[in-house]
Amino acid sequence: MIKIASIDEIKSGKVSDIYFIRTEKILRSKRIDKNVVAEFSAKSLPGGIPWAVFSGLSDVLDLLKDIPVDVEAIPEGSIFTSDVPVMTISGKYLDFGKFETTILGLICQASGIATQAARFSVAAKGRPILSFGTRRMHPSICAVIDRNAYIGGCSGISTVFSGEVLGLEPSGTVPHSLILLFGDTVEAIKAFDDVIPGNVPRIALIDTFNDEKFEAVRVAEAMGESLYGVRLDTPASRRGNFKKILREVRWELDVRGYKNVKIIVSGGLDIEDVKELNDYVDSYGVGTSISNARVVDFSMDIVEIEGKKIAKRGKMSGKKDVYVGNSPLDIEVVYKGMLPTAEDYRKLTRKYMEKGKIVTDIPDDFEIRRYVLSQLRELEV
Ligand code: PCP
Repeated sequence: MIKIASIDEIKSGKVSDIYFIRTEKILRSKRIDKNVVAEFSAKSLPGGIPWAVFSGLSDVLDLLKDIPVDVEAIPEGSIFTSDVPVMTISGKYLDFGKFETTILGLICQASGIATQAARFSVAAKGRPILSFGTRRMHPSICAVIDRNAYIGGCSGISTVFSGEVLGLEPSGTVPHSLILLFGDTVEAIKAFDDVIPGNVPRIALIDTFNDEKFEAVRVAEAMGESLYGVRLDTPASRRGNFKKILREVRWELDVRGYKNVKIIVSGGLDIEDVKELNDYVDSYGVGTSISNARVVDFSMDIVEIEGKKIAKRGKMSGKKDVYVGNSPLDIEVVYKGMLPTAEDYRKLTRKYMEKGKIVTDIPDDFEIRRYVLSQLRELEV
Protein backbone atom coordinates (compact mmCIF):
# COMPACT_ATOMS: atom_id res chain seq x y z
CA MET A 1 0.00 0.00 0.00
CA ILE A 2 1.25 3.47 -0.82
CA LYS A 3 2.09 5.08 2.50
CA ILE A 4 0.68 8.58 2.54
CA ALA A 5 -1.10 10.46 5.30
CA SER A 6 -4.77 11.09 4.61
CA ILE A 7 -6.27 14.56 5.04
CA ASP A 8 -8.00 13.31 8.22
CA GLU A 9 -4.71 12.01 9.62
CA ILE A 10 -3.02 15.32 8.84
CA LYS A 11 -5.85 17.28 10.48
CA SER A 12 -5.71 15.03 13.55
CA GLY A 13 -2.25 16.43 14.29
CA LYS A 14 -0.55 13.06 13.94
CA VAL A 15 1.86 14.22 11.25
CA SER A 16 3.89 15.80 14.01
CA ASP A 17 7.34 15.35 15.47
CA ILE A 18 6.88 13.33 18.63
CA TYR A 19 8.48 16.00 20.82
CA PHE A 20 5.50 18.28 20.20
CA ILE A 21 3.15 15.49 21.26
CA ARG A 22 5.27 14.92 24.38
CA THR A 23 5.26 18.66 25.06
CA GLU A 24 1.48 18.62 24.84
CA LYS A 25 1.30 15.67 27.24
CA ILE A 26 3.54 17.39 29.78
CA LEU A 27 1.67 20.70 29.57
CA ARG A 28 -1.68 18.97 29.99
CA SER A 29 -0.49 16.93 32.92
CA LYS A 30 0.87 20.06 34.64
CA ARG A 31 -2.25 22.04 33.65
CA ILE A 32 -0.30 24.68 31.76
CA ASP A 33 -2.07 26.21 28.77
CA LYS A 34 -0.94 29.72 27.96
CA ASN A 35 -1.88 32.27 25.34
CA VAL A 36 1.03 32.55 22.93
CA VAL A 37 1.94 34.38 19.77
CA ALA A 38 4.02 32.26 17.40
CA GLU A 39 5.59 33.72 14.27
CA PHE A 40 6.95 32.04 11.14
CA SER A 41 10.07 33.45 9.49
CA ALA A 42 13.22 32.25 7.73
CA LYS A 43 16.64 33.26 9.04
CA SER A 44 18.05 32.91 5.55
CA LEU A 45 16.75 31.92 2.14
CA PRO A 46 17.79 28.82 0.17
CA GLY A 47 21.24 29.15 -1.35
CA GLY A 48 21.47 32.73 -0.09
CA ILE A 49 19.00 34.08 -2.67
CA PRO A 50 17.82 37.61 -1.82
CA TRP A 51 14.05 37.11 -2.05
CA ALA A 52 11.37 34.44 -2.00
CA VAL A 53 7.63 34.04 -2.60
CA PHE A 54 5.31 33.22 0.31
CA SER A 55 2.92 30.36 -0.36
CA GLY A 56 0.93 27.77 1.55
CA LEU A 57 -1.23 30.15 3.61
CA SER A 58 -4.53 28.86 2.21
CA ASP A 59 -3.63 25.31 3.25
CA VAL A 60 -2.68 26.50 6.74
CA LEU A 61 -6.03 28.27 7.09
CA ASP A 62 -7.77 25.10 5.98
CA LEU A 63 -5.84 23.08 8.57
CA LEU A 64 -6.66 25.51 11.40
CA LYS A 65 -10.33 26.01 10.49
CA ASP A 66 -12.56 25.82 13.60
CA ILE A 67 -9.58 25.79 15.97
CA PRO A 68 -9.88 28.90 18.20
CA VAL A 69 -6.78 30.71 16.94
CA ASP A 70 -6.13 33.97 15.09
CA VAL A 71 -3.89 34.00 12.02
CA GLU A 72 -2.22 37.10 10.60
CA ALA A 73 -0.01 36.90 7.52
CA ILE A 74 1.33 38.69 4.51
CA PRO A 75 -0.76 37.82 1.44
CA GLU A 76 -0.01 34.61 -0.38
CA GLY A 77 2.29 35.40 -3.29
CA SER A 78 4.09 38.24 -1.49
CA ILE A 79 7.80 38.63 -1.99
CA PHE A 80 9.66 38.47 1.32
CA THR A 81 13.23 38.48 2.54
CA SER A 82 15.02 36.79 5.43
CA ASP A 83 13.84 37.49 8.99
CA VAL A 84 10.42 38.71 7.83
CA PRO A 85 7.52 37.25 9.83
CA VAL A 86 5.30 35.95 7.05
CA MET A 87 2.65 34.55 9.37
CA THR A 88 1.65 34.73 13.04
CA ILE A 89 -0.66 32.42 14.97
CA SER A 90 -2.14 33.61 18.26
CA GLY A 91 -4.07 31.41 20.66
CA LYS A 92 -3.72 28.82 23.39
CA TYR A 93 -0.55 26.83 22.78
CA LEU A 94 -2.34 23.54 23.32
CA ASP A 95 -4.80 24.38 20.55
CA PHE A 96 -2.17 24.53 17.83
CA GLY A 97 1.31 23.57 19.14
CA LYS A 98 1.13 20.01 17.84
CA PHE A 99 0.56 21.34 14.31
CA GLU A 100 3.99 23.01 14.11
CA THR A 101 5.45 20.21 11.96
CA THR A 102 2.45 20.16 9.65
CA ILE A 103 2.23 23.93 9.25
CA LEU A 104 5.92 24.19 8.43
CA GLY A 105 5.52 21.36 5.94
CA LEU A 106 2.73 23.28 4.25
CA ILE A 107 4.58 26.56 3.85
CA CYS A 108 8.25 25.49 3.48
CA GLN A 109 7.80 23.39 0.35
CA ALA A 110 5.04 25.51 -1.20
CA SER A 111 7.13 28.67 -0.81
CA GLY A 112 10.24 26.90 -2.11
CA ILE A 113 8.50 25.79 -5.31
CA ALA A 114 6.72 29.12 -5.86
CA THR A 115 10.02 30.91 -5.33
CA GLN A 116 11.87 28.76 -7.84
CA ALA A 117 9.09 29.15 -10.42
CA ALA A 118 9.26 32.91 -9.90
CA ARG A 119 13.03 32.88 -10.37
CA PHE A 120 12.64 30.93 -13.63
CA SER A 121 10.02 33.46 -14.74
CA VAL A 122 12.42 36.32 -14.15
CA ALA A 123 15.21 34.46 -15.98
CA ALA A 124 12.93 33.70 -18.97
CA LYS A 125 11.97 37.38 -19.32
CA GLY A 126 8.31 36.73 -20.13
CA ARG A 127 8.77 33.55 -22.16
CA PRO A 128 6.22 30.97 -21.00
CA ILE A 129 7.42 28.18 -18.73
CA LEU A 130 5.50 24.95 -18.31
CA SER A 131 5.73 22.95 -15.11
CA PHE A 132 6.81 19.43 -16.13
CA GLY A 133 8.14 18.20 -12.79
CA THR A 134 5.40 16.17 -11.12
CA ARG A 135 7.08 12.99 -12.40
CA ARG A 136 10.02 13.71 -10.11
CA MET A 137 7.96 13.81 -6.92
CA HIS A 138 5.48 11.62 -5.08
CA PRO A 139 2.27 11.53 -7.10
CA SER A 140 0.15 12.34 -4.05
CA ILE A 141 1.50 15.91 -4.03
CA CYS A 142 1.30 16.56 -7.76
CA ALA A 143 -1.32 19.32 -7.45
CA VAL A 144 0.67 20.97 -4.65
CA ILE A 145 3.70 21.13 -6.92
CA ASP A 146 1.78 22.41 -9.91
CA ARG A 147 -0.26 24.92 -7.92
CA ASN A 148 2.89 26.50 -6.54
CA ALA A 149 4.71 26.36 -9.86
CA TYR A 150 1.70 28.12 -11.39
CA ILE A 151 1.28 30.86 -8.81
CA GLY A 152 5.05 31.42 -8.91
CA GLY A 153 4.76 32.30 -12.60
CA CYS A 154 4.67 29.14 -14.71
CA SER A 155 2.10 29.60 -17.42
CA GLY A 156 0.93 26.02 -17.49
CA ILE A 157 1.11 22.56 -15.99
CA SER A 158 1.31 19.15 -17.61
CA THR A 159 -0.48 16.74 -15.29
CA VAL A 160 -4.11 15.76 -15.85
CA PHE A 161 -4.94 15.61 -12.12
CA SER A 162 -3.44 19.04 -11.43
CA GLY A 163 -5.43 20.39 -14.36
CA GLU A 164 -8.65 19.10 -12.79
CA VAL A 165 -7.86 20.36 -9.30
CA LEU A 166 -6.54 23.74 -10.38
CA GLY A 167 -8.98 24.37 -13.21
CA LEU A 168 -6.20 24.63 -15.78
CA GLU A 169 -5.91 22.96 -19.18
CA PRO A 170 -2.88 20.62 -18.97
CA SER A 171 -0.26 21.18 -21.68
CA GLY A 172 2.01 18.71 -23.41
CA THR A 173 2.15 17.06 -26.77
CA VAL A 174 4.52 14.31 -27.88
CA PRO A 175 6.72 12.07 -25.69
CA HIS A 176 9.68 10.12 -27.08
CA SER A 177 7.70 6.91 -26.70
CA LEU A 178 5.17 7.99 -29.34
CA ILE A 179 7.94 8.66 -31.85
CA LEU A 180 9.68 5.39 -31.05
CA LEU A 181 6.44 3.48 -31.48
CA PHE A 182 5.86 5.06 -34.89
CA GLY A 183 9.51 4.72 -35.79
CA ASP A 184 9.62 8.18 -37.32
CA THR A 185 9.22 11.78 -36.09
CA VAL A 186 7.06 12.92 -38.99
CA GLU A 187 4.80 9.85 -38.83
CA ALA A 188 4.25 10.47 -35.13
CA ILE A 189 3.33 14.16 -35.41
CA LYS A 190 1.06 13.39 -38.36
CA ALA A 191 -0.74 10.77 -36.27
CA PHE A 192 -1.01 13.34 -33.49
CA ASP A 193 -2.50 15.76 -35.98
CA ASP A 194 -5.03 13.15 -37.14
CA VAL A 195 -6.23 12.14 -33.70
CA ILE A 196 -5.86 15.03 -31.26
CA PRO A 197 -8.38 17.92 -31.34
CA GLY A 198 -7.27 20.90 -33.41
CA ASN A 199 -7.18 23.30 -30.45
CA VAL A 200 -4.12 21.49 -29.03
CA PRO A 201 -0.97 23.03 -30.52
CA ARG A 202 1.03 20.76 -32.79
CA ILE A 203 4.51 20.64 -31.29
CA ALA A 204 6.91 18.08 -32.76
CA LEU A 205 9.61 16.57 -30.60
CA ILE A 206 12.64 16.57 -32.87
CA ASP A 207 15.47 14.98 -30.93
CA THR A 208 14.62 11.28 -31.03
CA PHE A 209 16.39 9.80 -34.06
CA ASN A 210 18.24 12.34 -36.12
CA ASP A 211 19.89 15.70 -36.01
CA GLU A 212 17.53 18.37 -34.71
CA LYS A 213 17.91 20.81 -37.58
CA PHE A 214 17.09 18.23 -40.25
CA GLU A 215 14.17 16.93 -38.22
CA ALA A 216 12.90 20.48 -37.68
CA VAL A 217 12.87 21.10 -41.42
CA ARG A 218 11.23 17.71 -42.14
CA VAL A 219 8.36 18.28 -39.71
CA ALA A 220 7.88 21.87 -40.87
CA GLU A 221 7.65 20.76 -44.49
CA ALA A 222 5.36 17.86 -43.68
CA MET A 223 3.00 19.79 -41.40
CA GLY A 224 3.03 23.21 -43.09
CA GLU A 225 0.77 25.79 -41.44
CA SER A 226 -0.48 23.43 -38.77
CA LEU A 227 2.89 23.09 -37.02
CA TYR A 228 2.97 25.30 -33.93
CA GLY A 229 6.47 24.48 -32.79
CA VAL A 230 9.35 22.08 -32.39
CA ARG A 231 10.63 20.81 -29.06
CA LEU A 232 14.18 19.86 -28.19
CA ASP A 233 14.16 17.87 -24.99
CA THR A 234 17.74 16.82 -24.41
CA PRO A 235 19.97 19.87 -24.11
CA ALA A 236 22.65 18.00 -22.21
CA SER A 237 22.73 14.71 -24.07
CA ARG A 238 24.53 15.73 -27.26
CA ARG A 239 28.06 16.74 -27.68
CA GLY A 240 28.43 20.31 -28.81
CA ASN A 241 27.03 23.65 -27.89
CA PHE A 242 23.28 23.52 -27.38
CA LYS A 243 22.85 27.21 -28.04
CA LYS A 244 24.50 26.72 -31.43
CA ILE A 245 22.17 23.84 -32.22
CA LEU A 246 19.21 26.09 -31.41
CA ARG A 247 20.63 28.84 -33.59
CA GLU A 248 20.95 26.39 -36.47
CA VAL A 249 17.40 25.14 -36.00
CA ARG A 250 16.08 28.71 -35.93
CA TRP A 251 18.10 29.64 -39.00
CA GLU A 252 17.06 26.63 -41.08
CA LEU A 253 13.40 27.19 -40.23
CA ASP A 254 13.56 30.93 -40.91
CA VAL A 255 15.29 30.71 -44.27
CA ARG A 256 12.61 28.28 -45.45
CA GLY A 257 9.81 30.61 -44.41
CA TYR A 258 8.91 28.94 -41.11
CA LYS A 259 9.52 31.98 -38.91
CA ASN A 260 6.24 31.33 -37.11
CA VAL A 261 7.36 27.90 -35.88
CA LYS A 262 8.23 28.24 -32.21
CA ILE A 263 11.16 26.61 -30.48
CA ILE A 264 10.42 24.92 -27.16
CA VAL A 265 13.21 23.56 -24.99
CA SER A 266 12.95 21.15 -22.06
CA GLY A 267 14.97 18.58 -20.16
CA GLY A 268 17.24 19.22 -17.19
CA LEU A 269 17.09 23.00 -17.41
CA ASP A 270 18.31 25.28 -14.65
CA ILE A 271 18.09 29.05 -14.31
CA GLU A 272 21.49 29.68 -15.90
CA ASP A 273 20.51 27.56 -18.95
CA VAL A 274 17.39 29.67 -19.43
CA LYS A 275 19.36 32.93 -19.30
CA GLU A 276 21.81 31.48 -21.81
CA LEU A 277 19.23 30.15 -24.27
CA ASN A 278 16.63 32.96 -24.26
CA ASP A 279 17.83 34.35 -27.61
CA TYR A 280 16.55 31.31 -29.49
CA VAL A 281 13.82 29.89 -27.29
CA ASP A 282 10.13 30.80 -27.27
CA SER A 283 9.12 28.73 -24.27
CA TYR A 284 10.49 26.22 -21.78
CA GLY A 285 9.42 23.04 -20.03
CA VAL A 286 10.98 22.75 -16.58
CA GLY A 287 10.71 19.72 -14.31
CA THR A 288 13.17 18.88 -11.58
CA SER A 289 14.55 22.37 -11.06
CA ILE A 290 11.12 23.60 -9.98
CA SER A 291 9.44 20.57 -8.42
CA ASN A 292 12.58 19.69 -6.46
CA ALA A 293 13.20 23.29 -5.43
CA ARG A 294 14.99 23.87 -2.17
CA VAL A 295 12.51 24.51 0.60
CA VAL A 296 12.30 27.81 2.45
CA ASP A 297 13.66 27.05 5.88
CA PHE A 298 10.90 28.65 7.96
CA SER A 299 10.78 28.14 11.69
CA MET A 300 7.98 28.74 14.15
CA ASP A 301 9.01 30.80 17.16
CA ILE A 302 7.06 31.91 20.17
CA VAL A 303 7.44 35.70 20.53
CA GLU A 304 4.84 36.47 23.22
CA ILE A 305 3.38 34.53 26.15
CA GLU A 306 0.35 35.89 27.99
CA GLY A 307 0.96 39.30 26.45
CA LYS A 308 4.59 39.39 27.61
CA LYS A 309 7.33 39.80 25.02
CA ILE A 310 9.65 36.81 25.04
CA ALA A 311 11.75 35.05 22.39
CA LYS A 312 14.67 32.64 22.18
CA ARG A 313 18.21 33.88 21.53
CA GLY A 314 18.56 35.26 18.02
CA LYS A 315 14.86 36.11 17.61
CA MET A 316 13.17 39.43 18.20
CA SER A 317 10.29 39.29 20.67
CA GLY A 318 6.80 40.71 20.21
CA LYS A 319 4.10 40.52 17.59
CA LYS A 320 5.01 42.40 14.41
CA ASP A 321 3.62 44.00 11.29
CA VAL A 322 5.28 43.89 7.88
CA TYR A 323 5.30 46.97 5.66
CA VAL A 324 6.45 47.29 2.04
CA GLY A 325 7.55 50.24 -0.08
CA ASN A 326 7.61 50.77 -3.85
CA SER A 327 9.97 47.89 -4.49
CA PRO A 328 8.95 44.49 -3.11
CA LEU A 329 12.38 44.33 -1.50
CA ASP A 330 11.78 47.52 0.52
CA ILE A 331 10.40 45.71 3.53
CA GLU A 332 10.22 47.05 7.06
CA VAL A 333 9.23 44.98 10.07
CA VAL A 334 7.82 46.94 13.02
CA TYR A 335 6.48 46.05 16.44
CA LYS A 336 2.71 45.53 16.13
CA GLY A 337 0.85 48.83 15.90
CA MET A 338 3.96 50.97 15.30
CA LEU A 339 4.45 52.82 12.03
CA PRO A 340 7.32 52.31 9.58
CA THR A 341 9.99 54.96 9.23
CA ALA A 342 9.05 55.63 5.60
CA GLU A 343 5.64 57.29 5.32
CA ASP A 344 4.66 55.80 1.96
CA TYR A 345 5.08 52.16 3.00
CA ARG A 346 1.87 50.13 3.05
CA LYS A 347 0.99 47.44 5.55
CA LEU A 348 1.28 43.91 4.16
CA THR A 349 0.22 42.01 7.26
CA ARG A 350 -3.49 41.30 7.52
CA LYS A 351 -5.74 39.19 9.66
CA TYR A 352 -6.97 36.07 7.87
CA MET A 353 -8.48 34.08 10.70
CA GLU A 354 -10.23 34.98 13.93
CA LYS A 355 -11.05 32.22 16.43
CA GLY A 356 -10.92 29.61 13.68
CA LYS A 357 -13.09 31.50 11.19
CA ILE A 358 -11.77 32.96 7.94
CA VAL A 359 -12.18 36.75 8.04
CA THR A 360 -10.27 37.66 4.86
CA ASP A 361 -10.70 35.68 1.68
CA ILE A 362 -7.68 34.37 -0.19
CA PRO A 363 -7.74 35.34 -3.88
CA ASP A 364 -7.88 32.54 -6.46
CA ASP A 365 -4.70 31.10 -7.94
CA PHE A 366 -4.97 33.22 -11.08
CA GLU A 367 -5.04 36.42 -8.98
CA ILE A 368 -2.16 35.24 -6.79
CA ARG A 369 -0.10 34.47 -9.89
CA ARG A 370 -0.87 37.94 -11.25
CA TYR A 371 0.22 39.47 -7.95
CA VAL A 372 3.48 37.49 -8.02
CA LEU A 373 4.20 38.54 -11.62
CA SER A 374 3.52 42.20 -10.80
CA GLN A 375 6.21 42.11 -8.12
CA LEU A 376 8.69 40.23 -10.31
CA ARG A 377 8.97 43.19 -12.72
CA GLU A 378 11.23 44.81 -10.15
CA LEU A 379 13.40 41.77 -9.44
CA GLU A 380 16.44 40.00 -10.84
CA VAL A 381 18.01 36.56 -10.58
C1 PCP B 1 10.73 14.57 -19.68
C2 PCP B 1 9.97 15.58 -20.44
C3 PCP B 1 10.46 16.93 -19.95
C4 PCP B 1 11.42 16.67 -18.91
C5 PCP B 1 11.11 15.34 -18.44
C6 PCP B 1 11.43 17.74 -17.83
O1 PCP B 1 11.84 14.08 -20.30
O2 PCP B 1 10.08 15.41 -21.77
O3 PCP B 1 11.02 17.69 -20.90
O4 PCP B 1 12.00 17.28 -16.68
P1 PCP B 1 13.41 17.74 -16.09
O5 PCP B 1 13.46 19.23 -16.13
O6 PCP B 1 13.32 17.17 -14.75
O7 PCP B 1 14.48 17.12 -16.95
P2 PCP B 1 11.95 12.58 -20.77
O8 PCP B 1 12.01 11.67 -19.61
O9 PCP B 1 13.06 12.55 -21.74
O10 PCP B 1 10.56 12.41 -21.47
P3 PCP B 1 9.98 11.40 -22.53
O11 PCP B 1 11.02 10.41 -22.89
O12 PCP B 1 8.79 10.83 -21.83
O13 PCP B 1 9.62 12.24 -23.68
